[in-house]
Amino acid sequence: AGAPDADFTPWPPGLARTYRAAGYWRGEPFSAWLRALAGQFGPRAALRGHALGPGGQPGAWVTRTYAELDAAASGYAAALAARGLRAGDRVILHLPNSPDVFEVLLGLLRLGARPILALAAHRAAELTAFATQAQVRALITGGHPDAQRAARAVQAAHPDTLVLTVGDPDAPLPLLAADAAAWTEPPAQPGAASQGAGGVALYQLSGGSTGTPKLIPRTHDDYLYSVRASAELCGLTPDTVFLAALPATHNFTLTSPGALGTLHAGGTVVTAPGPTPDVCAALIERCGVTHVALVPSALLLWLRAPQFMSVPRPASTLRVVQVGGAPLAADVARQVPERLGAAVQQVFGMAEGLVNYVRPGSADDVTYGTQGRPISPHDEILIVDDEDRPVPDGTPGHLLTRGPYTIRGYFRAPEHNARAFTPDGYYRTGDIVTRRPDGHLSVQGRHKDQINRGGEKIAAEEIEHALLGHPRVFQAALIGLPDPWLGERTCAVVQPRPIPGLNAEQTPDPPLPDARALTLDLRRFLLEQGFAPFKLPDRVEVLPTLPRTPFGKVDKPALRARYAPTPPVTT
Ligand code: J2J
Repeated sequence: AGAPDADFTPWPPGLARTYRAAGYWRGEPFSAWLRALAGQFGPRAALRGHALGPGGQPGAWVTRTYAELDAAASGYAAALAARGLRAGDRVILHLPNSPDVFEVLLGLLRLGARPILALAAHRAAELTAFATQAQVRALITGGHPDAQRAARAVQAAHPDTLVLTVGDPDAPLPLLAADAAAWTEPPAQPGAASQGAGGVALYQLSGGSTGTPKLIPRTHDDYLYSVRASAELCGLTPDTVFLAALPATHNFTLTSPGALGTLHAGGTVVTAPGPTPDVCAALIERCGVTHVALVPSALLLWLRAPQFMSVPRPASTLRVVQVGGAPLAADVARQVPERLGAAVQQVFGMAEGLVNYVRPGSADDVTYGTQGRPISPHDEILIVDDEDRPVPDGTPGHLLTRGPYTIRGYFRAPEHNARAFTPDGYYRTGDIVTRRPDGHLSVQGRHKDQINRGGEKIAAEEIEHALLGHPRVFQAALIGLPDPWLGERTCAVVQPRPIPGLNAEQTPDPPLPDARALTLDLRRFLLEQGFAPFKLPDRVEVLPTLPRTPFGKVDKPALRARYAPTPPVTT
């Protein structure tokens, strides 16, 4: 049976048995998985990239073999244990892309500590919210001044939090891998290995639609299943060289099949600081990159970058460009083979679990026109109307899902869980999709109060709530507006507070604040609150009152219609 763990909602025992019998859940924790990889691929290159250096700047270029990665994981486990961390402790992992991220992550997993996979873009507001929800023991971060400032804010709110800095020997508490020999595996207990694998390995982050970010508990069994199955169906081999260009700990970059899938196949993970075309083109050439995962907004930059446009195109090693995280227009997808000399593979996934892939070699209408089908024959898909009644194939409906690697509940969020899951355990994805008779899904839209800004998810409520703290804001609504590059950008529509001292009867129409000035003001305000920069509104509009639906909710469709650019009239 799975480990009893009050902080995670288990699958029903019958289904858990089915998943084990099918060989999906193998009772193998990440630590043993890594040890086996080191045995199989020892001297091969596992990781390449610039190690994290002082000040959070890129340091020396390094190549780590599988044997070295395994040793580094032990060394970090030992170093963390020496700092007093224990199995089961929750730890925020907040590092920029680098080989170090994977070494520290696997070190935490070897120790049995449970990392919360923050994005490097997160700042004090997000990190403090994670620390508060999960009562973390430690925060592991880099030496970049922004990261250090955020860490100090976390410590101010939670003085017991240990802040450990990677890549910076002069930091107050540097985290350096100890000698691997300093790590001793805790004594094995009968049945403990499989129990351990049934328990929580790490916490992914929800894109969210509510005021507080939700933590997603993923077990060793379920997460490793999604990694293995993804690597297999994408055909990864020891010759795969995967470029981790999007944030390394995001579920897509990490597991679909991503960095962990590449390691599972014995391939090489190359880290890039970000998806900028010039840096990535150089890494592709230097390391012989074969696979990369991109969001559509990054792909658009690649398609227009001079580095990829030289004619004749230099023979490139790049074979597959995976695109996911946000809607990809079919005509953009079609440009990939000619412009980048690689196949395009659409991926529609979510940190809560379900991942859909277009299988390699699929017909053109599937490759360009759908977002694939689920990994597992045991992924259950329901597409329903507003009353949870199934709709016929081809009719758009709400996507509900459950299966061997989709969570049954968020971490300590009973009220939210009651809304986000059906009574029989289906996760309400918030996505509107259609299904073809052959099972392929196409994303049609969204039914969640979230903005997808170039693949980065913003929960409207989180920012609206923060804006209410500003002295000029009485009501606020955050909406997404179409944007040719990002897919969507954000617009905060603000109903201002009456100006103090102005008598509403004498001046029935007090002057509205200037939207342009307010934009700067609100962006600065949110930055000071410590929000990740991608959450700052791109635009601010001011209205004397926000439009309401008959139920009294802010009428966001009306706001979107009001501020969206009018399409040009075509005749
Ligand atoms: C349209 N919308 C998409 C797609 C995700 C692989 C790939 C992506 C994610 C991810 C992931 C989309 N077309 N191809 O975790 O393992 C939107 C949907 C979805 C939400 C999930 C993975 N691919 N989306 O993006 O947790 O709205 O995961 O519900 O960040 O992104 O966001 P996230």
